[in-house]
Amino acid sequence: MSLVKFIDFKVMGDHRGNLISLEGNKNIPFDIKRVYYIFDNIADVERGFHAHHNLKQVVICMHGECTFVLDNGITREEVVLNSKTQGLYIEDFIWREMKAFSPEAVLMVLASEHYDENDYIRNYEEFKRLKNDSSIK
Ligand code: T46
Repeated sequence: MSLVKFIDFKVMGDHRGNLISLEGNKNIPFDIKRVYYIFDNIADVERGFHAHHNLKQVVICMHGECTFVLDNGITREEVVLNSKTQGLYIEDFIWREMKAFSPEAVLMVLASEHYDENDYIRNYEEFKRLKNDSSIK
């Protein structure tokens, strides 16, 4: 099964333009506890390089584009985000890297948990070790 899971949002358009509504436990598959956004990226910068123990997120590219690398310790997939009508759903224990930001790129991220630095796995070998540990899903 692909690591890349997109949620297509319903666009409520009329003669004035478009509107998309995001609701926790409705079109977003968790309670939304946090929203953050990433913008003004420096050229050629790469971000991420971590996984989470317990965090689900939906990433929406509100403007411009960027590339996400998703890795479950076995397979690695790349996907370009460039649509405000789709969200990339990233579940627990997925390694993510972000690159190729266009200068005007804005990413909005909806998160299932509050910010917790202890939830981050920042070492790739440690991530793979934890993934292979049968005591963890
Ligand atoms: C993820 C990708 C898509 C906070 O204080 N609160 C927050 O909610 C977040 C997300 C970050 N921070 C602080 C921690 C760092 O000092 O902001 C700084 C930059 O965060 P970080 O280096 O983690 O940013 P990215 O772009 O590498 O990763 C972020 C999220 O942390 C991560 O969960 O999946 O965006």
